[in-house]
Amino acid sequence: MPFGKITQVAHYVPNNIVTNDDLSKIMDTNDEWISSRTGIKERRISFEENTSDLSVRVAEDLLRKSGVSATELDFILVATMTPDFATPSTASLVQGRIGAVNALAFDLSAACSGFVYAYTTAEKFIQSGSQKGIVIGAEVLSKVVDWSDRATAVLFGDGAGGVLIEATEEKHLHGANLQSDGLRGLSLTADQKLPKANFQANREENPFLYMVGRDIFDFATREVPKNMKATLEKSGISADEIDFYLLHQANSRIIDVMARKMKQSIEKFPMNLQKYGNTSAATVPILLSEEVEAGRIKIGSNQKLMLTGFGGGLTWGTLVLSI
Ligand code: 4VN
Repeated sequence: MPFGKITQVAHYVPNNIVTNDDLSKIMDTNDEWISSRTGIKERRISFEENTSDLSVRVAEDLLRKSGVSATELDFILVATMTPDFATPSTASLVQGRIGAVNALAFDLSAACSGFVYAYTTAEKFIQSGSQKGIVIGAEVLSKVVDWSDRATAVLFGDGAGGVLIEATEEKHLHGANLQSDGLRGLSLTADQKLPKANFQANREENPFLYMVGRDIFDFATREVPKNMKATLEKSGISADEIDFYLLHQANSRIIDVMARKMKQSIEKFPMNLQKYGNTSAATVPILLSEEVEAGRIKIGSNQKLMLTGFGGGLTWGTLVLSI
């Protein structure tokens, strides 16, 4: 049976940088508060580019760096909670714009876990005969946050990352463990599409990104380490054998807690949230791409990686893979 393997990585962020000091001029906040509580120093904010534009940049870079042509792609998956449209999907827009005439395309909605959910889906396509495809996580969260709410606006940013996956004979994805708790889903909502349904009768209407920070923080520290350990168990790989833990970049304090709970040195947990804030589905693939660019992670080296996403849905999930 064929298995999927990451053969190239890429990322793209809008060039407009907004620092904490910039934000302190338009809302009642300051660098000290934001940095000490979240680790974030600045984020990228797109003016003219939407999620499909960021995704096209990533897709083109993947093809350029790998020498694979667009017509060889069998699938394009885009994980996003900020698609350009409800339809066409962001993935279809990318498929058309890069000329991937042989690729199926669809978006996957799993918020901050979107990339690990989409990668797991891609693995299934490879196992059932697809040869090559791309998986992208991309967001323009700046377009859905409430810029008058200092509790949420300072946390998020825009960006995109992705991977090229190709069929190979050896297993590279050793374990995947995806979870959801929809009963707690209303603690993180964004961009409601339809009028409130009955089950949301008590909910205050909020068209923007809305988050009960404490609940999400507690969920992340309680549920996610259990999921990470269960994935190691499934994979037959120990925590010590993992070279790098690439976690969703939402808050540096969360990452510190997780390193402690996994009994691993914080050195194994690269972070880039100081530069980009929380880009939801894009955090994990951007981090992977930057670590490859920096030479700490090497494609084809057989290093062991853990990729973990957690957030809206609620959803959470972990991949253990060799790269
Ligand atoms: C996972 C997490 C978060 C998140 C939750 C809360 C939070 C990030 C609340 C307290 C505040 C500092 C910021 Cl853990 C978000 C997502 C969604 O991607 C996923 N920051 N904070 C403080 O210290 O007062």
